[in-house]
Amino acid sequence: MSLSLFSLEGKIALVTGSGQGIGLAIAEGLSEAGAHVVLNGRNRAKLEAAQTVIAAAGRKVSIAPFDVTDHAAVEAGVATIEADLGPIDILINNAGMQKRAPFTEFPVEGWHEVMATNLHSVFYVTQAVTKRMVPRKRGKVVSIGSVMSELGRATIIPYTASKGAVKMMTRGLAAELGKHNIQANAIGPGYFATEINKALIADEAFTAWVCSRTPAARWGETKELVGAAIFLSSAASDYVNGHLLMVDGGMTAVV
Ligand code: GCO
Repeated sequence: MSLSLFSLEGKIALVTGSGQGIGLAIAEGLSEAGAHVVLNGRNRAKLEAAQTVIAAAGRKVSIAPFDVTDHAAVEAGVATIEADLGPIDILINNAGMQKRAPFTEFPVEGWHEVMATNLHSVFYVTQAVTKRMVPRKRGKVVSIGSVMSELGRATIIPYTASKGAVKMMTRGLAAELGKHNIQANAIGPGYFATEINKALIADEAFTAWVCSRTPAARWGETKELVGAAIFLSSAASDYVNGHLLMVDGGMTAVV
């Protein structure tokens, strides 16, 4: 009985920004748990390459190339997925980006780009998906926050603001959609070896700081986010709502 709570058999899961990195790792994990995963991103070639790998493992996978920062493209993309494949049961709001610069010099266009990718996209995609989930009286929304949903670090204020907003959107979604049996939660990654952190990983002093600041004393690996994603996408979390589940090696638990 207990393991079946984590099965995603028969579910359709849309994962935004899943052509690489955390999004792809989560998409692969959800597909291994039985979901039909729909890969999203702007780069069709990357999506097709990821689709080939997942399909080669005998799992159900489709692609939906649209720009999550374009409201009209999001509405059209979600409508097409539901028309072609069926109702979306699980939404993983993963698409995100990072820009680093001292606050007083941060370019205005950089602020808007980070907010569009990390926050406006969550509004656009979650609204397009949940307005279809409400009449069905079921759904899972899992947004990727960050340890920066709770903590600040110099040079990444736009990213931090966007991830704090993702946490609070999650709580608002729980408040409004819980009565429709839609659970909205978030995952807060700590420091993971991903594309957006390449420069940090290459910096010995920064890696030394990550290892000293994190009880696990190491960077996380993207596959270590999969368990939390399956949990929050499955029946195992039907009474979990509005929660930010940190997967951070313990960073936010300690000083
Ligand atoms: C940085 C990093 C962090 C991590 C991650 C933490 O510049 O400090 O990019 O923001 O990537 O987002 O959850």
